[in-house]
Amino acid sequence: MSIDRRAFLSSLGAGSLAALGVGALASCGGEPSRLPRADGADGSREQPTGRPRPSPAQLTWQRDELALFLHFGVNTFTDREWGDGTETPAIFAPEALDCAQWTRTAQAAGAKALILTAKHHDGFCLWPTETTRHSVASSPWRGGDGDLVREFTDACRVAGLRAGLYLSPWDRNHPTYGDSPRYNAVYRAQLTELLTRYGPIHEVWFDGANGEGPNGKRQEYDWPATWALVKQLQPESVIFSDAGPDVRWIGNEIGVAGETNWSTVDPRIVPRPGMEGEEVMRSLREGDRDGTVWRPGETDVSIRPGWFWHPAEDARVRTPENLKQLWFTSVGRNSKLLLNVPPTRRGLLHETDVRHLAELRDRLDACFANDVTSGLARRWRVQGATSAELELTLPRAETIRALDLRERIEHGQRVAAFTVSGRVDGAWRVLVAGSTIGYRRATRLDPVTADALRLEITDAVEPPMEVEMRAYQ
Ligand code: FUL
Repeated sequence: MSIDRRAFLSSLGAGSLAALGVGALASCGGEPSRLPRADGADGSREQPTGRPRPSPAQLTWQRDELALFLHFGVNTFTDREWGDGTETPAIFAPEALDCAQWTRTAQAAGAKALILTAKHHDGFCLWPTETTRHSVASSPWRGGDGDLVREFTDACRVAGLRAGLYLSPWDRNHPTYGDSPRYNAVYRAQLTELLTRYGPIHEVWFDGANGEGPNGKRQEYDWPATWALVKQLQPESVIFSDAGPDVRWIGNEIGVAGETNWSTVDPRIVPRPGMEGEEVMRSLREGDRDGTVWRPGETDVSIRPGWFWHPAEDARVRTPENLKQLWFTSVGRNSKLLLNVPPTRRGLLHETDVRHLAELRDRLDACFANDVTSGLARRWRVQGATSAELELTLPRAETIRALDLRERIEHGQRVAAFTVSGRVDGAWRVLVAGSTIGYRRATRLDPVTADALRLEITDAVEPPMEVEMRAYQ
């Protein structure tokens, strides 16, 4: 049921890619990292060391760790993943819509933010826009007076959660789509409505999909102008796309960040959304050790096979254990997890999804409940410009099942190679060896009983600062 945009694009030959408008996308130049920021805290700004640091908004974004993604719209009612824009607004009629149920579910899961598809590729707008009649204003829902973006953002505010919005650039309904300057003006008008009517919007999500087939419409997006508009209207927000400029797509939709994952990137490798190629995918997945801008990776994945709700997938909801695994391969690898949970036709999250999300939180809490290093004195020994060591002696031998390492990323991401060893029956044994740490590097271990732990940093891009190491039973 799910259509993965990469699979879709790569199923087409190179010739047809040009016809898809991918070539057209490629003509949108610009240097995203050089966009001005009102707070002057652009992730790309030069530091004394020459290495990038996160902006306050990027730090907030990362520390949230988990956000819920809500795909909702006409596809929910047609049982499709990609609507073609011919859907009648009359079908949009969620009879029990309650955004407070969404935010309660998010809170129970420990998510700190939610992102709603204000408009998907079908062009149907979930708010009463001036730019088209193809919106909730033409639906029977709330007698044509409904505004889902308002209900969503209000519910987030009441619950103390951050709100984000997805506005699909690809629009299969709007008559101006393909007439580039005219549609770009429509798109900017839609963004302006979304970013001026509903209070703070924490994240603006720009999808890179463009599935126009041969003979399809060719639209040249104006990304630099679009990003500049977001920065002007919501300076505290982060902009997501393949090319950031604030946070980047992790390069797949299966929930797995690179084991090596730098929050720094070389912006020349992915200068705009929708690019293909091995080096592009590597840079999205792993970032770049010597990258000149701070652009951490966001891992988006669905709790179900599709992004939208389909009745046939009610029995195919990811299990709590599987969700926990996704957490370790995303948050546990210096990424953020954007977990999609699609509302049903009633406008509510399905009970199975709700239950599995609450169980995910229980499992994560249980995993990090018993810190065997709690209260221990820590002595960080810098051994050279790129190496350091931390040794912890436990009061007694403990069985360890998880390790959690954290860099102080407000000072940048520094570690490039590390090893954690445990003293087992008097002999040191390597428990984990890896490359990057970043915001968080969390690993599950086969249970091992050790009475001391040693973290060795063996490579770093700047003198390593103290890394926090915790170990859990
Ligand atoms: C993709 C879209 O084509 C999917 O429908 C979904 O919205 C996903 C998050 O992004 O590019």
